[in-house]
Amino acid sequence: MRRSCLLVSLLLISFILIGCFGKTNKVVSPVNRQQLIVGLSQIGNESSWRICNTMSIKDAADRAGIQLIVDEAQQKQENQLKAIRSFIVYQVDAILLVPIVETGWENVLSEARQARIPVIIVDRKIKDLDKSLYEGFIGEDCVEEGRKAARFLLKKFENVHRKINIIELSGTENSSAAIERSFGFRDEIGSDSRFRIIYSESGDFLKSRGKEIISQIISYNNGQFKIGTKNIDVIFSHNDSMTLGAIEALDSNGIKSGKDVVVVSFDGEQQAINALKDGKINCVVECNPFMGDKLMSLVKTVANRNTIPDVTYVDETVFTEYDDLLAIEARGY
Ligand code: GZL
Repeated sequence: MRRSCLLVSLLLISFILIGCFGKTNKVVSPVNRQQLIVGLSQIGNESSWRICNTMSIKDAADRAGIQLIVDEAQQKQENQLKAIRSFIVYQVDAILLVPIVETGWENVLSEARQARIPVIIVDRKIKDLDKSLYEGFIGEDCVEEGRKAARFLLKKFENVHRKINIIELSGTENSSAAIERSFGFRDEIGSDSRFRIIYSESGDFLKSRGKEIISQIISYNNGQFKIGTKNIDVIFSHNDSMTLGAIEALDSNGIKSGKDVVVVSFDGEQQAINALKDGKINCVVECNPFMGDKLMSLVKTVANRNTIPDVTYVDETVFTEYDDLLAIEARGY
């Protein structure tokens, strides 16, 4: 009799333990958490776009009743890796990752999978990522954004029959946004031999670097906006922050941005739209930071162990000097 009681109580304890640890290997508190807890590994605050993107996600989490833990990595991948590992230890219900660069994430995402914590990739992409390591991606089609910029220039210069010299202010090296905008632009414009990119340098999506690069080009050429003997016809800038810095450098050297040199930019922050209206920028390709509500809907889906689409793109447009610029609504950032 005593032995059978002992056996029954051992079985009961083991069932309770299995119930607690169960299939997730997570110590689930006896009372299921009523509120989802989600970790966001954000790049930092390198641009107005990024700041707006973070606010969009925070506000949406509040509306959704989701507790959001935000880590801003000051543009350092190692800080993002640390943040993700702390989210794993904390046993959040989901991890949102904005990967600053395309590579170096497999190990930490394998650890998240081991801990049975779903991961959603946000805004930027990871190259050749094993689909078992994440649930899905939400963000922008930066290749198409690059194509939109090229299509504007093909229209802008349709009656110009000479070489057209472009310089590129590119975004963070090895970031999907920079790689994809660059690819889309070159692929779309490459068939027209008039266009040539005569110089490219990374401004890391920073206003200060955009200003610095343009200032250096001008000073290296004795106040002329040239590369060697070639006049620069176009600035192709991967984000508004760098563009606004570039415009300051042009202005302080008496070069008329938007007139002496055509300027194409990405994002669509208010200051860039104002510059478009003032004729200082010729084309702003929208990159939509307002993805918070769509993202929270995906979070709830994965938290319930349901599947989400591999890719969710946000809606985006393009603003050019050919549009009714007065019709452009306030941008909100
Ligand atoms: C694009 C986004 C880029 C923005 C920049 O999807 O990752 O990063 O264009 C931001 O302003 O720094």
